[in-house]
Amino acid sequence: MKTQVVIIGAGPSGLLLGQLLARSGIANTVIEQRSADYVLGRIRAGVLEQTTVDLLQTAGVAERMHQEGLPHVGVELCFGGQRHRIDLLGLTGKRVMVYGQTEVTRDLMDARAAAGLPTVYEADEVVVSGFDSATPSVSYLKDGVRVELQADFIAGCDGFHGVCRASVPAAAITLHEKVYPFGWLGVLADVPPVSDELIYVQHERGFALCSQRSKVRSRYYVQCALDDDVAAWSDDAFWAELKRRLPTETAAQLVTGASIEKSIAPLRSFVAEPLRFGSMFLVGDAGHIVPPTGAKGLNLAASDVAYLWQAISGWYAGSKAEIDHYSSRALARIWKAERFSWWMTSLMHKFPDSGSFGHKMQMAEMDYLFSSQAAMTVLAENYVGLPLV
Ligand code: FAS
Ligand code: PHB
Repeated sequence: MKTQVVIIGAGPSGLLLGQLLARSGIANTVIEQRSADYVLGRIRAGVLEQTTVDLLQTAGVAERMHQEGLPHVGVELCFGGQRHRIDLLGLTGKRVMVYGQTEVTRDLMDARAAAGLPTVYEADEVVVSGFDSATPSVSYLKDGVRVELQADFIAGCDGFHGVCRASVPAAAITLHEKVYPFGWLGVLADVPPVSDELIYVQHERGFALCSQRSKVRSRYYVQCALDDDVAAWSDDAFWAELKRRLPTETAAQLVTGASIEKSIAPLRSFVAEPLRFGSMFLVGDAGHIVPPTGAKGLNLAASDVAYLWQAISGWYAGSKAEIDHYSSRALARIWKAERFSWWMTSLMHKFPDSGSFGHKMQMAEMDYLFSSQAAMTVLAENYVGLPLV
């Protein structure tokens, strides 16, 4: 069988790319190793940049987001027990949209199913080959039968542990990585958020984040040890630790309840270069990872998708230029988001080896940040998302 584009992975990268290509009349097949329910069960990002909101609008999947999403015009940073607000809208003229990645994925899955676009879930042993030749192909096992698909292009939207990047010869790719000495323990609970806006907390016991999914569903995180075991954290233990890291009056307002999801995510900064290998392209987490402190992971995946959609559409329209620039164009935005995510993580977390001088630098950075309109503007313009160029 043959198609124009084979997309590996039905996460937000793969589904958004498939949706945009289909609306441009470009045939594509999505191949996913897990079930749709499993993909939807992964609780991840919560904050969308305006560029991501605009792209979902272009893809025709923004209706529910506009109905249920929460536009946010400010964010708070808390240090020394004091909450300080960054006026995102006043400083940049932009806002962010709080709408969970699960809902974005659900909207994309529903749109793909409604359009009857070919999607293979629970595909085993996916193999990509010939991407450095004129005959790229993808094969996979489905119900014990091996199926082969020829294509013009392969989009590696298969995340950090996917098969596409792993199929590139080591001599053809450069990997840049920083692993942080801690993780995030996250809890999702059907309780009202403690605040209207997100609160990022720097505390001597470690980082914490108060986020949300709606007016009745909250998402909270506390920094934990890299080797921490989520089974060792009862709900009560989590809520008690979160309260220790919040200012007294905020902790007193915290509504607690049973967790509906609880997990630990490791933190790393990672970039693969380049992102193109013949007719195969790496997109989203397949090509890069950021610590979630800057809320950039999902949004970087969306900008990669925008660039690749434009590049492939241009190729079929007879213009080869854009496809040759996909990697450099995407990497330019990726590295700026990597910098911001690394900076926010370095500022907000407790590092085991920072010592008293390192802690003093964090406090001085925070003190300067809230004494300078210019410094707050720098944070705000990165948080709402840099423009697509
Ligand atoms: P994904 O990993 O979402 O999707 C890849 C898909 O490919 C998966 O469905 C996988 O099953 C499939 N796949 C893998 N190998 C395959 C194979 N061999 N064959 C077929 N399919 C294959 N970002 C934020 O902005 N904020 C956050 O708070 C945040 N929290 C996160 C927590 C965790 C635990 C993780 C891992 C990431 C988090 N992220 C966060 C980042 C996350 O949101 C990603 O940026 C986003 O999922 C990227 O989407 P994709 O590139 O589609 O990758
Ligand atoms: C979330 O709501 O999951 C979230 C929000 C902001 C972040 C990270 C995670 O920086």
